[in-house]
Amino acid sequence: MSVFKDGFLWGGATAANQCEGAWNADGKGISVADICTGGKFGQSKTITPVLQEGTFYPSHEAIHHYERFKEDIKLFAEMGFKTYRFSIAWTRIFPNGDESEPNEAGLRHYDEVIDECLKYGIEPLITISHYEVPFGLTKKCNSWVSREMIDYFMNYCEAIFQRYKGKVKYWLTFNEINSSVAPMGALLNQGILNDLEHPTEFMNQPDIPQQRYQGLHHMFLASAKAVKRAHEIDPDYKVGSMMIYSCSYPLTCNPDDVLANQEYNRIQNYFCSDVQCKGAYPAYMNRFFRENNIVIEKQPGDDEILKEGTVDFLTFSYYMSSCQSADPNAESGEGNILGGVPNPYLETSDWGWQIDPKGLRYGLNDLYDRYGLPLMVVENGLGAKDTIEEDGSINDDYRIDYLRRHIEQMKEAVKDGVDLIGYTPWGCIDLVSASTGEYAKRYGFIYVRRYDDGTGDFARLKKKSFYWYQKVIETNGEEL
Ligand code: BGP
Repeated sequence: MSVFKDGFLWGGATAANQCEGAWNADGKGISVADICTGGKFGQSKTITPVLQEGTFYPSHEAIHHYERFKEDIKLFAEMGFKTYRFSIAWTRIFPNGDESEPNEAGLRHYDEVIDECLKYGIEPLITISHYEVPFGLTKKCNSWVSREMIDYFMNYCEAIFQRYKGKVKYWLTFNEINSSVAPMGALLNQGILNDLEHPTEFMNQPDIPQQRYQGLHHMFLASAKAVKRAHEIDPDYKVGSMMIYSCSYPLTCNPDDVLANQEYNRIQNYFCSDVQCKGAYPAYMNRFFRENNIVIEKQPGDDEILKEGTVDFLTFSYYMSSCQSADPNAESGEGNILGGVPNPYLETSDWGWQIDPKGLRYGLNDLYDRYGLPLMVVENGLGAKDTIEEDGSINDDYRIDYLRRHIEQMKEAVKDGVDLIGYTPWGCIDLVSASTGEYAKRYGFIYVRRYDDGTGDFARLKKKSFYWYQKVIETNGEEL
């Protein structure tokens, strides 16, 4: 008998702006992702508020999933997917973000995507906002800094909750909501942009913590209201939180390192999920806010909204772990986007992410102990450079090895007692990287023949991992 429960949701995950392309088709508006440049021709990732001719914007073409979703979902079905996690591009539904009526062509597109999934018995798992904010709202009110955003978001939720009722069960409000506690997230996740005139280096955005945390307060309220409204519209809807789980260890057993790690965990890992799962701000944030001169503006009734809108389940992405040290001079992890100090016991991916399968077991137990909610791992995977052999095969044994070792640890966690309900590895089909905008950083079971120099025909090719994952699903995780 399998360790994983019957009906375990095996699948894969993508995000609209990283795979759809068709950035201005059928009435779609511009999202913040559409003005971020990619790594092509050696450019570093930059935001260009005024679209520049001849510049590479990864989301504009991505992998043409908008046109080829039927072919892609058919391949997912061939692997045996039980679920497909994708996101709706907010700007297909509300192009500027503040319209009173949704864009019918956008709604129709996702009717088709959802129907195509259902045709194969694939359960849609929809991220409502995956690093996706209408640029119109950034211009109008600097996005989530403003409380008005809650209403715009709710209009969007209303439109999609009503439209896809009876067809969809699982929703996630914001992708990696806690990425906003680090400056980069304020752009990707919140769409906050203070300079609307000049191109700015992606990583060098002016950082105003007050804005990020106020923005998060508005996102918490929006998420809580969405949970409540979803349940009113369809009692079968399950709405989850999605966080980036950054497993973290003290670098040494020096109590100072242990405390530094606790502090890191609270801010980075627990703050957002504490609010979304428990329905209130945790006490430890008071000191953090005080010492960082952050004052969260709340209105009467906000606490009730948070309390009434706790999530039904918790999901997270998991790629790597790190260590924390109290020593300000400790070496920082090159490429480790979540910061921290490298762990001498772990190997590192080509992009500097430290690979730690056991950290996934630790994380699953950690989060289940804390919240007691059903959990799903909705992103996990290895970004790597793949090679097509002369005979056309793509032998990505390194990816198989990475995924196998993580699934083994998921099994251990289930044996430990964790209620794990699904697993959707990231970028189940190659797509463009969120952090670098490259095609070269590939995660897929399916190779997409498209390259950073602008060549390639977008053809889909099955990698070795495609057949491996097919077997994993067929045996409900028994054969790894
Ligand atoms: C997560 C994001 C995804 C995805 C993934 C891999 O943080 O939710 O959108 O891209 O990371 O990261 P990258 O694409 O930078 O390799």
